[in-house]
Amino acid sequence: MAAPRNIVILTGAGISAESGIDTFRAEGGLWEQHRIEDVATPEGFERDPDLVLNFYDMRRAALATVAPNPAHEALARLDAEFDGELLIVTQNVDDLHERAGARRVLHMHGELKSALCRICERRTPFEGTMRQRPACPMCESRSLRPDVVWFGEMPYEMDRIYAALRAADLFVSIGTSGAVYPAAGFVRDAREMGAHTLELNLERSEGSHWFHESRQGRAGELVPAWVEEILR
Ligand code: BJW
Repeated sequence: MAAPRNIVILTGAGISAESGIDTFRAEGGLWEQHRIEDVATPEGFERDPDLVLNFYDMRRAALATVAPNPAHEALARLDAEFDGELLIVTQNVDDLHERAGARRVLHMHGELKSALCRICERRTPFEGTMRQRPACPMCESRSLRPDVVWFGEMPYEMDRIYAALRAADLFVSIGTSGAVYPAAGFVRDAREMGAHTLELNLERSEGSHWFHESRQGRAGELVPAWVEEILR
């Protein structure tokens, strides 16, 4: 294809795997350790808030023990040096894209280091643990929940994402299984709207056949090589 001028990148848990963060659907991954219904649905939170707050408190604390890997660093370099339009849409709730230096990042499934107040519905930066029920800094009610998007909830900034997909001439999906919608449908949306589509993943994902091109391997190797091609 001609040199791209407008790139949308979708990242998933696979890009953070080499940093030591568990993916969801791998053998031994998060969904083998915890039931989705218990920790990633509003109903699970209603049933047992302590279990859910603990699950996210532990994952938030673990962020201090990990660091960005060469794939995050390569995307941060792309963000700094690519002078066309770029949007990194991540499904990840970690902060490794930002810690690598990327700025044009959108967290469609929320962030571990953010809290959502169930009373005033405002989002605030959050560090520490929620199991002691800290007060919301905006309305002071003790009703904070993790600011993450659970099954059945609407992901963040869908209008902005679809606008970016409409304008994209290249869509790149990195380290995601293609099992969760609406993110899994972005490749079809982008392709129908005229973008070239590329997958970089350890293995072929569920929606691999929708991509014009699919490369298999570790993100820490594939992503720096692809960024080099774009910036050449
Ligand atoms: C490597 C690697 C290395 C490993 N290098 N690669 C029936 C049909 C269609 C849709 C639905 C349906 N029934 C219900 C739905 C909707 C539902 C859904 O999709 N369900 C599916 C199970 C079918 N979706 C929702 O409810 C969403 N909301 C919604 O749809 O709202 C309505 C709406 C309508 C229209 C438009 C817009 C909205 C909300 C979904 C919320 C997902 N939440 C979670 C938890 C977030 C908080 C948390 O982190 O705990 O998000 S679930 C979990 O899955 C997390 C992830 O972001 C998400 C995706 O996972 P991901 O990133 O792909 O990880 P894995 O583990 O699956 O894959 C990792 C990949 O990396 C693998 O392929 C590896 O091979 C690879 N890899 N190491 C490169 N080193």
